[in-house]
Formats: sequence, C-alpha cells, structure tokens
Amino acid sequence: MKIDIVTIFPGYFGPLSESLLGKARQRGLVDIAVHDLRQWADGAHRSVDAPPYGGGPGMLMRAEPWRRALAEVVPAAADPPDLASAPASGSARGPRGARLVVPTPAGRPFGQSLARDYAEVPWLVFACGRYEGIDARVVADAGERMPVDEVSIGDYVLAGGEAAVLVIVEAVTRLLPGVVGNAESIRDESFTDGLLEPPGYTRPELWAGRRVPDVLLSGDHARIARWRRDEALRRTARHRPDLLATLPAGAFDAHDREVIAATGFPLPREGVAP
Ligand code: 6GU
Repeated sequence: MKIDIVTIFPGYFGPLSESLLGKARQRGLVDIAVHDLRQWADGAHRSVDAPPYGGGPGMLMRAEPWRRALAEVVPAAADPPDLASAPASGSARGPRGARLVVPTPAGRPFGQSLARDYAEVPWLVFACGRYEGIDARVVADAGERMPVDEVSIGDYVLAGGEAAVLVIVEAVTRLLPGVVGNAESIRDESFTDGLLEPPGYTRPELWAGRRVPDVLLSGDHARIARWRRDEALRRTARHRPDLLATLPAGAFDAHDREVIAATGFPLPREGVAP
C-alpha cells in the first residue's frame, strides 16, 4: 500500500517510523511519504490561510495550494491502472486506485469497518486541514478525479487533521497482510464480532493478592471460550450498550441473554425486560 500525507506539520508524523508500522515500512509492506503543503504556497511567507467569506471566527486553508499539492502528489493518469491491486468493487477509481481522505470533525464516522475497506485500497492520500478547515471547493474539485472521503475519528474537536491521520493510518496498516505477526490476533479482536474483547491475564498466577480466574487455568477450551464470551457480553453491555443494539437478535443464545440481563441492561430489540 502507498500512503501520501499532505500537511503543514510534517514533523507531526515521526511516530509513523516507530513500532509495528516502522518495521512494516522497513520491510516494504507500506510506502509512506509526508509532504509539506507550504512547498505549494506562494509568497515570502508561503501563507496557506485566509479568513472565511461570510464572516466568522478563525481562518480557512486556501484552495490553490491544495490544488497544486494534489495535482503533483496524484498526477492525472500517472501510470496505467494497476488492475492487480484494484478493489473488487467497480466504484469510480482515481489514478492507480488513489483515494483521498480528508479528516474533519464534520466527516462520516471512521470505524473498524471503514479501516477494513481502506486496507483494500492500493493508494491512500491524506489532506490534513488546520484552522477551521479547508475551502470546500478543494473536496469538490478533487472529487472529479478520485474518490474523496471526509471522515471523523470521533465526537470531539482536534486542532487539526494530523492526529486523526495517525490514528487512521495505524488502524488501516495493521490490517495489511504481514504487518501483524499473528493473524489470529486480528481475527478475534474487538469490533470484529461486534463485541468488545474480554479481559486478559498473564504470568504470574498470583499477583498482589489477585488470582487469575480459575477457568483460564483449567485447560477446558469450551469452558474458556464460554467464559470469554460472557465477559465480552458483560463489558459490551456496560461500556457500549449501543454496540449490542446493532447486533441481530440471532446473535444471542439463551445463555447470552441471561448474562446480559444480569448486568441490569435491558436486552436491545426484543428486550428481556418485563
Ligand atoms: Cl478527523 N479532524 C479534526 N480536526 N477533528 C476531529 C476529527 C478529525 N475527528 C474528530 N475530531
């Protein structure tokens, strides 16, 4: 996968050289380039912002530096399309499968399912807005050449898109084949089956007066799986009842329903409540 990031703070992306992702880059599994937007700005000060038409607080990012940046980072019909890495769906594709992602609190929610979609895209380009955002014509203009997504990573406001891009790139690249050593750790994790993960324990068996739950030492794999599911159900009911509500009624067996009812949270949909 190829990733380009355009920002006025290239230094923000140092963490992309650390840990799992740093190793994946060294191994050539992902190719990341960070570009300074100011190289496409004019004037001695290379200013990229201006006040909003119609008034209001703060500044917006001007369109022209962004147009130049995106034209250079994603040249029109750069090379013949790389059909081998094209997404299965026949949706409108940019040059060589490029897709532009614009992080903004006004975007659609980024979650694990969008992370899985992005992991299939051969080329992701991120445009980091600062100030009050980017002139809206940039997204409209870029949308004529490639798919564009405005995405939000949660219901809070960041000072700019950079931290959001770090989050999205980490969530996406760890799903690429070979980036995470143990493929099972991805298959079983939170959100994959709609439930949060159960708690985990490691050595020693007794620590600070606290024991590891007996069932985990039993060697009885069926009991362990049942216990883990119970814990996952309890956690999800307590922390994220909204997630339980999105699961189809058929996702819960009679035992599941008892476990959820015991947490005091009403079972979503059919409701176990009187
Ligand atoms: Cl993607 N960008 C900014 N600036 N703020 C956010 C966000 C993104 N997601 C939540 N808050």
